[in-house]
Order: sequence, then C-alpha cells, then structure tokens
Amino acid sequence: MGERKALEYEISPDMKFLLPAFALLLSGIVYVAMTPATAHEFAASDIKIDHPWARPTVTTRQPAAVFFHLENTGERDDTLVGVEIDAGIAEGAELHTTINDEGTFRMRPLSNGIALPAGAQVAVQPGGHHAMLFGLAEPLAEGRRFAVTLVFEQAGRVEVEVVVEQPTEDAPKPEMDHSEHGS
Ligand SMILES: [Cu+2]
Repeated sequence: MGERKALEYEISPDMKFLLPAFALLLSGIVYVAMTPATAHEFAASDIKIDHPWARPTVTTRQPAAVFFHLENTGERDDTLVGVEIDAGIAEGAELHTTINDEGTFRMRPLSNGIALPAGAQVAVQPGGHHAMLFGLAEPLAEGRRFAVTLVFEQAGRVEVEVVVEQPTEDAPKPEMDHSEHGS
C-alpha cells in the first residue's frame, strides 16, 4: 500500500483522475511478469479465459473474489456481462471493480460489465475487477476447485473451473475494504 500512497503524493490533484488508469496499467505489467506455472485455460468461440483462481477464505461470512485473465482473439467486440454460481457453492455472484477512494480501496458493482473489445486482453485481478461470491456454503479451502459460469454478451455462457490458491509473490495485494459489501 505504501507504494500506491507514495505515487499519489507525487501526482498533482488535477491529475488524480489518471490514477485508476495508471494502477490498471501497473497491474497489467505485473500480470505479464508473472509466468502462470499453474495455468489452466478455457475457451468459447473467440474468448479465452486463463487461470481462474480465488484466495482461500477462513469463514463463510467473508465474500470471496475470483480472478482470471480474459482475451478476445476474435474480430468482434464482446462484454463479460455477468457471473453465475451454483447455489451449493455460494448464494450469489457479482462482477465488481475496485476504486481508490482517497487511499482506501472500495468495491463497486460493474453494472455495464467488463468490455472486451476485439483483440483485447483484460486482467481481472486483485486491485481491479473481480467476480465476487457472496454467502459461501463453505469457506474456500486451499486446493479446492469449483465451477463458475461467466456470461458473455456474444460468446454466451462459459463454465470455468476456479482453483483456490494463495496469490503468487508478484501479484498485487491491495487491502480491500469489504464494509460496503451489503447484500
Ligand atoms: Cu468485490
């Protein structure tokens, strides 16, 4: 967190609107640097979904965030419009983004989904967008695997298998403020 704060102090207040874009750029660079040793990949028509994962959770009261990497290898724009979860795993799932509210990271539902233009890659990862699971039936134990369905405007519904694991050393670990996760 220290790094992001330091960054903020160096930028004049009228440049603040650039911060989210800059943070997104940084997380993209980190993702490329992180060789996915445990990579597993899913595809549907022109959409590739790489390495869906979630952090272990200790209790069921905690929401769980699911991360993955998206690529649109086709020639038409697509959008990830939703996420679905089996009731046996969690009560509900939502697409969220993370905003930097004067140094505190907060989450907001993504009402317009995640745009995935033709040829684009989007890292859905800590510090940015994620799929949030609410009301877990059981805590997410490390090593567990479970299915999540990603819903795309064009490619339709794609079921992927999420692996529960600790983030790799290089992955950004922003402190999340879950206080606004009312149901
Ligand atoms: Cu969230």
